[in-house]
Amino acid sequence: MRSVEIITIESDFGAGKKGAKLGPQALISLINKQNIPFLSNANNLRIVADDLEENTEHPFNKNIESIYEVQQLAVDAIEKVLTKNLFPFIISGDHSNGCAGISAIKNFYSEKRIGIVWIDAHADLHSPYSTPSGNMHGMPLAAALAVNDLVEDANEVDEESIKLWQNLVHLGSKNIAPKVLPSDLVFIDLRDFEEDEEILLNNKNITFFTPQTRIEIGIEAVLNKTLAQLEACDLIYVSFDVDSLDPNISIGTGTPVANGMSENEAVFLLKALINHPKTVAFEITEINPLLDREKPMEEVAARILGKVLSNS
Ligand SMILES: [Mn+2]
Repeated sequence: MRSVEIITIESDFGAGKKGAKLGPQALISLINKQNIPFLSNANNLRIVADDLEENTEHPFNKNIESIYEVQQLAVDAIEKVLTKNLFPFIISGDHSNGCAGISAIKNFYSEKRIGIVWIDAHADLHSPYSTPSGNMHGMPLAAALAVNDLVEDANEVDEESIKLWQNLVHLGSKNIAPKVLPSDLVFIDLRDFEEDEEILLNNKNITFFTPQTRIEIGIEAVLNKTLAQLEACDLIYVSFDVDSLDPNISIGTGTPVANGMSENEAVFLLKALINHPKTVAFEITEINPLLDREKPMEEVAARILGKVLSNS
């Protein structure tokens, strides 16, 4: 692995429950207390959203103005790290920020074909037309794939909201959209999605592995099939939502779902992915220090990262 610079995107405008914006610094303080190779005392570029406000005007893409502003700053920060030939290690508040990570990589390496490994209980493929909640942490991949498919019984999205959504879809100075092909996206441990997302997964032929598959074939086979699917990609972006883990270790996150990965499976998977020569950036997200104090999510995350990065 190359030397890293840590980018913290300290925003939870995309989440239904508040607190994930505190996740990045909670994790950083543990990282700095432990001796985690590559991470402890690495330079930290902070994107702090404290001066931005909640905005209730757009019910199908809540807080989109603030989200867009945060993500523009994040794209610039990530591109700065890439310019220095360092590895962007991204710790984000909520998962709407995944759109910024993907956008930065595609904007910087615009001629390259980008593959995405999305390790998550959820599909994050909603658009303003399909979202049941309006929470944008369920939409980063729809933005990256430029999904504008009208669904049956689509939400009645006003023109202003559509315009703001299109800005996000075209995030990055080169305004590239889509950033990623559906064939170049792979989900690991996907297990909670709505019907509109399921239709997209099927219609666009997107590869996904459920916990049932992981149990049947094992995590190593899941990894190998993932890399085989992304064979034609030049670069890989890895996004790790901690709700992919089983709730017995991952309860301090906004939307935990049963039957997730064990700690050992996560360590194995992340170690292989983070050290893969095509991997160009890594994101960890959705740690909410306000939610569970018995098994703090940031402690689990720090422990996993320590194991992932030792001897790598
Ligand atoms: Mn997610």
